[in-house]
Amino acid sequence: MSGLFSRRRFLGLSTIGASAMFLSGCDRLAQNEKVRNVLDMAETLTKTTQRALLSQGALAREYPEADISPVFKVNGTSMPDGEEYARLLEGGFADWRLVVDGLVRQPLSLSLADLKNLPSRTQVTRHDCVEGWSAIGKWTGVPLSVVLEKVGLLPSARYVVFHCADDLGQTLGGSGRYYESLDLVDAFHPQTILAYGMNGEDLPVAHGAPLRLRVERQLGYKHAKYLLRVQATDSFAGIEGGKGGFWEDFGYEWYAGI
Ligand SMILES: Nc1nc2c(c(=O)[nH]1)N[C@H]1C(S)=C(S)[C@@H](COP(=O)(O)O)O[C@H]1N2
Ligand SMILES: [Mo]
Repeated sequence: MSGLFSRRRFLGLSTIGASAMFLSGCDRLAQNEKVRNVLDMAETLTKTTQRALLSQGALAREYPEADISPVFKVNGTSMPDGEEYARLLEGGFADWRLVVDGLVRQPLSLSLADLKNLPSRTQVTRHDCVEGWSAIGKWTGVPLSVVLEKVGLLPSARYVVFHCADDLGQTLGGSGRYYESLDLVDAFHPQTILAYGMNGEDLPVAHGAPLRLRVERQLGYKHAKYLLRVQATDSFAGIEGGKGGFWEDFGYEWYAGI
């Protein structure tokens, strides 16, 4: 996993926004031609940034089934340690439950059968890991929006946190368990699903059985496997290392847009 620490990504959009704002406040400077050119450029950049921010509903690319990768790499945990997961696996996940709680009107505990009885979505998408590999897979699951509508988010909810069964034995301020989070834009995005199927079969253990997150516009580490709990919250303070995700606690970007 050490390779995950080696790559850093920077956005720099806020810098552009700040300089554009500064320039547009200085009318006198705009009389100078050189400054005007810079101003025009800054304005174009601002528009581009705004457009990027506005297209919150844009879909990630979906592929034909013929493009599904014959081998889909397994990364991170491939089999959670411990009695609890072993027992659930042995029972075919009949005793597994997804707890949905936090800032919701009606907390729920859902079985795999409950989730499979809800409306489903299937999508063939490309998974991009921060370590530099990609793979195309077919995912089937219940849209997260369907589950969130069932529990009813309270108006104070701003994020959704995903708690996982696997303990990685290292942490920066947390328990060592893998966890992740999304804002409500991505939580309600149509391609954000809680997947129980992969390539037409039950989700394999190595890929996160019985349930994993798919959030197709973000990098692989956001796609939490081995889900146990979905928690609505208004802040990450007091949750694991406080940065909204296992790798985020070690310095990774919280918004891992592709
Ligand atoms: N619970 C859990 N989820 C996880 C991880 C993990 O170690 N534990 N690794 C992440 C990373 S870095 C990637 S790239 C993907 C890998 O998913 P895959 O094993 O299905 O390829 O899962 C993500 N979700
Ligand atoms: Mo990854």
